[in-house]
Amino acid sequence: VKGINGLDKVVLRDPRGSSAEVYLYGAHVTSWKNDHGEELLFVSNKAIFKPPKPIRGGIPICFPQFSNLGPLDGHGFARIRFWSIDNSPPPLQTNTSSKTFVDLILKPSEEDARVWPHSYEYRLRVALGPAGELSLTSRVRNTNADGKPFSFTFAYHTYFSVSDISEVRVEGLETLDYLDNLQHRERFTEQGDALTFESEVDKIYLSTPTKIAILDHEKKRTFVVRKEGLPDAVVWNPWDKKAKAMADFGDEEYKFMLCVEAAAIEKPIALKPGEEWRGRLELSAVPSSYCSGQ
Ligand code: TA6
Repeated sequence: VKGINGLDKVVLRDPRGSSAEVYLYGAHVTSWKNDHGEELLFVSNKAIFKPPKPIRGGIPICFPQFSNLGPLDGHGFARIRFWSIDNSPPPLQTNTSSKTFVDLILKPSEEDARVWPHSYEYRLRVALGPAGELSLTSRVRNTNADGKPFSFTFAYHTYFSVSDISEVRVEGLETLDYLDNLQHRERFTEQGDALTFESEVDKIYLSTPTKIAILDHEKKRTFVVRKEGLPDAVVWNPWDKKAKAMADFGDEEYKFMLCVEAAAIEKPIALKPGEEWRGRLELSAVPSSYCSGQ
């Protein structure tokens, strides 16, 4: 169906009520709703749905480069390319038996081959599970005919919708090492308790567990992030000053979002010709029993 500005999007609807929307532009998930119709992802009211701008919010795919950690434009080009529907993907074994999914594929354009001279097939499956969980499974295959390996960095740059950032906690990253993007990517070790938020944060946590939880106290909701093949996790909130500097982000919107991004950054993924990498993200949203200080 047609989305904003006539851009093609795919709507997934599970019979139990959950839904998701994926734009072919960027293979970008822009909506994920639970069976009560509540939106779980943040998309800015000022998001620009106009190529070649990336969409602000949802789940941008950062590939083949995370951020500016290489010669390409920030976060690579996958999020600003038109993907195709993949009608005959190779079988994908997953542990959930979802029947509600879409398969997309990206292959290099001539323009991409100029800036990143490699041949690859990138397949993405976006699926809704029986309990309303949203999963994204990426498969990247090196199809170089010249025998050359390539390597890349990657992130599912997920923007979660939260009711009030100052009431949010993230569990699963305490005591880990991280690179602080606000301090020249210097390495530090996280101290103490679960993460809470009272100012700008932009950190790459290293060698993280496969499960991270985002607790939204006010909404009484917990997001559970499960990931495979993605050792790192980025946590980002621009806070007020950076928010004002972004044209496609409302001045106050930082209060209502948090990015927790399953990623492979510190050790780039290296693929020889014929090899395939798989990186899987599964998000679920559950009512939480957490009560702060009580
Ligand atoms: O993942 C965090 C980050 O790399 C930040 O440094 C921040 O600038 C953000 O992503 C957004 O990047 P974008 O290119 O979408 O404006």
